[in-house]
Amino acid sequence: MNYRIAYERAVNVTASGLAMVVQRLPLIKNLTPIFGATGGSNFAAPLTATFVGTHALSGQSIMLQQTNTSEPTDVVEVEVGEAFQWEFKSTRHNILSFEILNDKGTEQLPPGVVAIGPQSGIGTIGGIPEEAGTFTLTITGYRGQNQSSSQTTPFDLTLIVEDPVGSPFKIFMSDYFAAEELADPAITGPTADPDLDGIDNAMEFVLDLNPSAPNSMPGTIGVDSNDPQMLRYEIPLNGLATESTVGFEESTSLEGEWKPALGEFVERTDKMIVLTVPLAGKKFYRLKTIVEE
Ligand SMILES: [Ca+2]
Ligand SMILES: [Ca+2]
Repeated sequence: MNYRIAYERAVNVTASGLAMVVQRLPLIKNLTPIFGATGGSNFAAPLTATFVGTHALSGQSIMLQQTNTSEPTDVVEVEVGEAFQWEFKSTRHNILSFEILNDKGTEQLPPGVVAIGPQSGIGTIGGIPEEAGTFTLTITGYRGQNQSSSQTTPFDLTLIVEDPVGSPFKIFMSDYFAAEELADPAITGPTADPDLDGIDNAMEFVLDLNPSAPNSMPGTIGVDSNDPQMLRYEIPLNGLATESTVGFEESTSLEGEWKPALGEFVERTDKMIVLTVPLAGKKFYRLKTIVEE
């Protein structure tokens, strides 16, 4: 019972302790909202041990366990650029220090990942991973400062960082632009035209052009070899754009109202779109596309 009372008190102390930690770490700017927004509720979650070890010297079980979720885990899955935090404590005695070793046996953490604490016995691993990969972090808690005195059995935390799965459009744009530009819709949004060639990014994608360098409209136009009364305009399409909406619109003048060309004049395959219309008369046609961002 004494243990339980002491434990609950420690939890209360920790909630305010973490707020202090965050204030001292202005550099980890994106970590702040996680602590601030969810710190309180996390501590109400029941704690479950997921790891039981035996201390080599004393023969006693000393455990490290995750504390900031109701379902503790030893595997964290995040995407590159996604924030996470994984808090841990020892069930027996507060830890005053800890050591984290990577799978090479050094203290180097994955890029974007930091370790904080322990504060009131709780250590935190968190941050915003910058590189994809699977990282094994072996954590050992110590009862004394500076990794001294008795220790917990090492706990292996597996951090799986995955590349975000983007739409075909996003993946296409990422071949041409840096992360900072990809985050700015004025540069890489579907309606932007950063290379000023008059072809917006959505169309650059659908036509498999270079959104960062000027292009002219691709395609061949001429009399249909099968029917000399018809004009045939054939435009090759990006094989990755099969989910995108591509179609021709027509108008009697450039300033006029554009409306979809009649279906009988348009043929779309995965590799091209073809407009076949009567040569007689005068009409304007334009290609229109809608991509899934
Ligand atoms: Ca362009
Ligand atoms: Ca271009």
